[in-house]
Amino acid sequence: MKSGFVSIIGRPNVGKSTLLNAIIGEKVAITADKPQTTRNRIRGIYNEKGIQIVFIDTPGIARPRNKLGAYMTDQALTTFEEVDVILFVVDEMLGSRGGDQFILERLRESKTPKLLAINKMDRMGPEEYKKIYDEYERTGVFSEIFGVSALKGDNVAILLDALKGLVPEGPAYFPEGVFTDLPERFLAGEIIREKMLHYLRDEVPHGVAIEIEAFAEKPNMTEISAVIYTEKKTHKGIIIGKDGHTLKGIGKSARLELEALLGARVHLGLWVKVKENWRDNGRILGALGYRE
Ligand SMILES: Nc1nc2c(ncn2[C@@H]2O[C@H](COP(=O)(O)OP(=O)(O)OP(=O)(O)O)[C@@H](O)[C@H]2O)c(=O)[nH]1
Ligand SMILES: [Mg+2]
Repeated sequence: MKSGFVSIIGRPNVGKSTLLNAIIGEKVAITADKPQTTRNRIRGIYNEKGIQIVFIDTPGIARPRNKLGAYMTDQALTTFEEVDVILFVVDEMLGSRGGDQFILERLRESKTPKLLAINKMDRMGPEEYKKIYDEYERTGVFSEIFGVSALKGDNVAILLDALKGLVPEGPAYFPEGVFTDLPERFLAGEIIREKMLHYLRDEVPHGVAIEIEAFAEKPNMTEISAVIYTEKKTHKGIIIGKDGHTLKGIGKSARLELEALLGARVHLGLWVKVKENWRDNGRILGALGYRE
């Protein structure tokens, strides 16, 4: 039996979570066309006869602007010495600009084997791809470089094969058939947060946190109630929307996805509360689960 851990790291919005979902073949992590979607380590477990790989999707590494940002970057950087392989993901947006340079320096310091995935190949021309490839090849940090499209699934199997070759002999850490160890409560909060990222713009969704207050499995229905914390009174108004329309839309799309996930009818109650500056309040961050 072979088994091991792979962390997926990179700048925000390059497609790390999309790649995790493509590898696992299930929606484990939420995704959005906005940076800083992932806030915690998200574990997805890949199983095949004789091999198990635990993938750790991490928040995009960026210069922290508040305590939540510091927690998020830390979640990514601290995986380096805990895994068998680091999978660094880039897209065409950043190249080796400042943010990537910082990460490359940290990767150089780490002895863990490193692979590079150049993602979003589906929207690159061959010249653009070659330019990015050469740029990272020159760094000498990566043992192999793959061009992939996480969204279309292109080359994901080839990348996965390379990762399989890098994990050592070891036991199964999780039972077969389990694709994540994250509790349903956590997944429920993430699904609600994802819909908010889809419905809302600018700073509003980034200043949102979800607390699942109740999660009760009844005979023919699961009752979930969640508090949406927001940083500003004005944001609360935007989240609720005219005649409550926005919040209703968020609630409906979250409920439909929760019903598919849980295989049960769901009653979802959402409440919006203002907590000024929660992203810089250590106590509230801890209470919302953003702590070790
Ligand atoms: N065209 C294209 N878009 C992609 C691809 N992979 C991801 N995306 C899109 O890129 C955006 C960001 O994807 P995510 O998976 O949320 O990115 P992330 O790196 O996890 O972002 P953070 O969690 O914020 O760090 C989404 O709109 C995805 O649909 C790809 O291969 N091709
Ligand atoms: Mg993500």
